[in-house]
Amino acid sequence: MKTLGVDAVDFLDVGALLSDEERIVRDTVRAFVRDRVLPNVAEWFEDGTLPRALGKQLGELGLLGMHLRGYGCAGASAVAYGIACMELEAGDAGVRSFASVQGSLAMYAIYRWGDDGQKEAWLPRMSAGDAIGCFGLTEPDFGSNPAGMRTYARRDGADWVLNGTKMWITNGSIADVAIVWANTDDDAHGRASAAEAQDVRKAAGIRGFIVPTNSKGFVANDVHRKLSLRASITSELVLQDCRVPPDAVLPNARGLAGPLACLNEARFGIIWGAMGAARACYETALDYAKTRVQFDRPIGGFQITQQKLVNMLLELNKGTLLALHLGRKKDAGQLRPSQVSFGKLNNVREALAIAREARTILGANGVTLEYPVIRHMNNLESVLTYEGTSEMHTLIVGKEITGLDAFT
Ligand code: TGC
Ligand code: FAD
Repeated sequence: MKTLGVDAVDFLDVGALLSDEERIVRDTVRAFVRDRVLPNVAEWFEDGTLPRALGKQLGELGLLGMHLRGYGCAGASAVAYGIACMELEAGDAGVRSFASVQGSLAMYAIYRWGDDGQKEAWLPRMSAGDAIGCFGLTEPDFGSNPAGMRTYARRDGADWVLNGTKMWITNGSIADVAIVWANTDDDAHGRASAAEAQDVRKAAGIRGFIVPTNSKGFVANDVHRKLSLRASITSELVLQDCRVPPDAVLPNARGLAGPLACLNEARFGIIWGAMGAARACYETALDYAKTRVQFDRPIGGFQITQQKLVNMLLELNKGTLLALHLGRKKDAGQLRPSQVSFGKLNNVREALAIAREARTILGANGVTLEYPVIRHMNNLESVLTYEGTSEMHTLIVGKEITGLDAFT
């Protein structure tokens, strides 16, 4: 979209900072979203569903676990992965969520913390989209504070037996495999105070389990009546005496650092994804402002509308530059978790502000699914909350700059 030689969307020409490979990823995923997602997504959103077949298509494009190496994964750079997330979320956050949960949470947990047998057993099928994964960390009573989790895995002979409930789990009922995080430490159960028990779990008690969803004692129930991220399956996982073999436990993950390391990967994708949703809203509003006539002139000719559009453009371009900067740091092995928090906090906050502003420019049309804006706006409410709320990321950055922990 060019006016007088300057791109009205990529105003700072961030695209020029990408490599040929990164541009190919951008163009390929953008075309996929244009052809396969955009024509259908309003209907999926309205029906509250996401077709399972989309997983296979994303697998064929090499987008599932694309930043992992070996086991059928593409071995792409972090920036290329981020760009894919941005283009997917320009379609819908539900589609990006699918890819995030599959690649950055379920597959990454196995890739980072599993043994060779576990990797061989699951990763090739998951990267192809033949097996779908989900990631169960949050519980009904433990969201921002996962260290308090009640889900418990006890030894029974060589097996493990899991009991507990996980809540708000993306892909839960369509998954073939669930990565379930559970406390394993009897000591934590016996502690006098909840705080003491939590410390024991945090240090070593929490472990990850690969649970095939056809295991006896595993049930997934869908969450209904969501008004956000509707083109995505969200479920409760109930584990009742769910028995898994000894090789179900991820041998290399101990304590809360196990799941939190996976969250870094998915949060990184969100930094980019949020800018995809923001871009779609900005483009829609710009286009609308140039064609919608009131008082005998396009509304884009009014100073207030221009101010809104320019403010949106500033944050869109700054947020995209931030994503690229953090991506380059990640590729150099220099990205700290608190910097990921910085990026998620800023880009989701600004994307939501852009979506809300875009909606005002569309007037009444802004509240219908005929335009993508309110769908993105509603989705971003979930994105603001999941993978750590904006308050949690504020406190993570706050702790880094002050050295003081303000969580409790
Ligand atoms: P704390 O004492 O700070 O840390 C415990 C251990 O973990 C280590 N650690 C990390 N390691 C890797 N990456 C990180 N980002 C890490 N953050 C902390 C830490 O070094 C320590 O290790 P060690 O070896 O010393 O034991 O733990 P805390 O209990 O005080 O919690 C800190 C807090 C609040 C930041 C953390 O609990 C948190 O991030 N809470 C938010 C929970 C969250 O983000 N949940 C997301 C669930 S998954 C999801 O939402 C998927 S949405 C999917 C979609 O559809 O896209
Ligand atoms: P709470 O933790 O109860 O927080 C409520 C409010 O209190 C928030 O504003 C929070 O920031 C604030 N608050 C809490 N503690 C503090 C504090 N110390 N200081 C200041 N404010 C505080 N989880 C998974 O494990 N896997 C998934 O696949 C997954 N998918 C999701 C999909 C969707 C659509 C949604 C909406 C959520 C999903 N989640 C998933 C769960 C998500 O990670 C949690 O909702 C999130 O971590 C927040 O937890 P909570 O909802 O229990 O809110």
